[in-house]
Amino acid sequence: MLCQRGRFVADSGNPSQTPDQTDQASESTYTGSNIQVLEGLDAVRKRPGMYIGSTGERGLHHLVQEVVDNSVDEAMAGYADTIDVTLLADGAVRVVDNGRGIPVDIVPGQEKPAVEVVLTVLHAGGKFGGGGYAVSGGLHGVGVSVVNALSTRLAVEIHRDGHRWTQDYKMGAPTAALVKGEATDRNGTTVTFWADPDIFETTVYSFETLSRRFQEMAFLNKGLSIALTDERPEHADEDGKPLSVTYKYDGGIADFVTHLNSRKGEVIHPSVIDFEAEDKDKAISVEVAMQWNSSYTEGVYSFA
Ligand code: 0RA
Repeated sequence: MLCQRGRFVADSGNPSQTPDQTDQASESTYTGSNIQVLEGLDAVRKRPGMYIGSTGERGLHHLVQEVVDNSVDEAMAGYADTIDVTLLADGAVRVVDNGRGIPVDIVPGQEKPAVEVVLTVLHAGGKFGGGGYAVSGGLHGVGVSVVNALSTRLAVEIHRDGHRWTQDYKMGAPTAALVKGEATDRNGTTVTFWADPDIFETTVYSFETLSRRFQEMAFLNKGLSIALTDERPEHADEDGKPLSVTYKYDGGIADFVTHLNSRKGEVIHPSVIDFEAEDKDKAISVEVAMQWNSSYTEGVYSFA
């Protein structure tokens, strides 16, 4: 039997953020907020483990998860259906989605585009609807500003409001203002980041670790396409072609049960039993999928 509990959207706050910092982020003047940004990002670089759990391989992979979680949130909100993740030849990770794009309008009181606030203020995502991520592992949802702070460079590209918008950051701080580029009829967000080798013990990503996680996310988000492409030359196949996988399951967790049972001998009945329920605010949702097989061991998977 397999059971999914919907992702709860609750903002539990950041335990390492003092009330002081929270107040400054929402109330300060332009100069004040700049100081707050530097303090916030400095805290992340001083104690990265507090924000991403570790500076080992696990912490490194958390960065990717953090960025992808933002795109998955956009998909869960019904605005995106495709996420493409690429491991670039120079060690960067690029995450592209076809959602609404991070807002670019000026935030009153901060006098900066929303995208800059999202990328430079600790846990700012929630203020713009992108935060309060529901999570299974517990360490995600710290915000993409943490990824920014722990990267030597981060580039954001947004297609929104009829234009392409770009901005670059170095160790979490913008190197220039947001640039409004050519006209476009597309929508979406592209985040490319270079994890800081002075922070992480390794900056080499595992295709296996990432693809396993993306497959699970695709099972849990019916219809969402998640692709992973490895453009690192040393990981190319015999013909020099990049390794690439795409996960998309229109049946959601029912497809997950089919996938599990495909490795478990014979099924007792041909179709998967699948049902779901939701409260009227869609705050809590439950989905159950099950199928008996001829093996003796029962498998129960539950995703919160
Ligand atoms: C807040 C508000 C809106 C979009 C997003 C966040 C957003 C964030 C990310 C991060 C990666 N991809 C994303 N896509 C969207 C939209 C607000 C609106 O249009 O009304």
